[in-house]
Amino acid sequence: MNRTCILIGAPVDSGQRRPGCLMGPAAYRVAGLAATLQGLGCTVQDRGDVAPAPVGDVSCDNAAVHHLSETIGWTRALAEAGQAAMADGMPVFMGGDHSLSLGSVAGVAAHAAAVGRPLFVLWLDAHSDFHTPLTTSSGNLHGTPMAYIAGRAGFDAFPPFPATVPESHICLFGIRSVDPAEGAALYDSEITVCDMRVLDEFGVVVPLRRFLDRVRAADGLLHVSLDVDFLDPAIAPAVGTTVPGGTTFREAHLVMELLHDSGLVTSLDLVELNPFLDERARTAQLMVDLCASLMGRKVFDRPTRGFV
Ligand code: 6HN
Ligand code: MN
Ligand code: MN
Ligand code: MN
Repeated sequence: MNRTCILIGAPVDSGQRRPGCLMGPAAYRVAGLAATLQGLGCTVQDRGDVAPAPVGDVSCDNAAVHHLSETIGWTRALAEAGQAAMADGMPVFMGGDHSLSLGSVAGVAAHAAAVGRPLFVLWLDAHSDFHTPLTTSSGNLHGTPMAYIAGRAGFDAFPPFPATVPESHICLFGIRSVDPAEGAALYDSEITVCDMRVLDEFGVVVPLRRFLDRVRAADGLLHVSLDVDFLDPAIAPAVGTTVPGGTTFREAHLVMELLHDSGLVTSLDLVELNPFLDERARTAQLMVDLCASLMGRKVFDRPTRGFV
C-alpha cells in the first residue's frame, strides 16, 4: 500500500438537500486524520479544499434534478485533483456528499488508463447509488455516481467518464436500500452485490476476500468508497440518509483490516459525513479510526498471525 496519503478536501453539498456535508473536511481535520495517519508511519500531504470549476447553465430531461451545474463543476475539479494526486500517492477524498465520487473516481480512472492498469471499485454503502440523472426521483445526484462509473447512459451533461469501469470490477458491499429503478438496472448487470443478507449469512470476510482475490489476480488498482451510512446508525448517526441494519463497529473495522492486509487499496473516498448531525463528534472519530485500521493500526502486532 502506498504510504503517502494525499488528503483532498471535497466540501460538496450539492448532491443532496440537507446542508452540512460541506463541513466534512473541516471535521476530519479537527478529528486529527492527518496526525493519526502520520502516527502510523504514513507521509501525509493535505492539499486543502478543492473548489468547483465554473460551469454555465446546463439542464437535463428530469425536472427533479437539482444543483446540476454545481455538481458538474465539482466533478471536473475533483477529477483533475484526483488524477494529479494518484501520481504522488494515495488520494483520500474527505467529503462531502457522495456526488463527489463522480469526480474522484473519474480522476482515478483516468490515471489507471494512463498507466495501463485495470481499476476495481469497492462501494461500502447502505445504497447502491445506481441511479442516472434520468431515473432519480429524489433528484439528489449523490444517488448516481455508481452508474456514471459503470458507464450507464443518461450523463450527457457530465464530462464523458474517462475509462468505464467494467461491471465485473465493481462490488457493492453492505447495501440494504435499493430503489426500484436501481434494482432493475442492477438485476441485469454483472456487478457483484454483497447486500446485508449476504453479509449476515457469510460474514464480511469470505465475500470481501473473494473480491480482493480478483483485484490481485488482475494486478488492479482498487478504489474504496466509504459512505458513512455503510455503518449502523446506532454507531454513526452523522449522516442524512440513515438506514437501520448496517455494519457493526467490529465488522467495519474488520473490513478495513482485511483491506490493509491485502495491500491493494490505491485511493479512498470518505463520504456523507454531516458533522451538523453528529453527537460529540463520535461519527467523525469513528471514520478517522476506520482510516487508521485501513492504514495498518493493530491492537497487537506479532510475527505469527491468528490464534493457532
Ligand atoms: N447516498 N436512493 C436514494 C436516492 O435519493 O436516490 C438515496 C441515495 C443515497 C445516496 O447515500 O450516497
Ligand atoms: Mn443546496
Ligand atoms: Mn452513497
Ligand atoms: Mn448511502
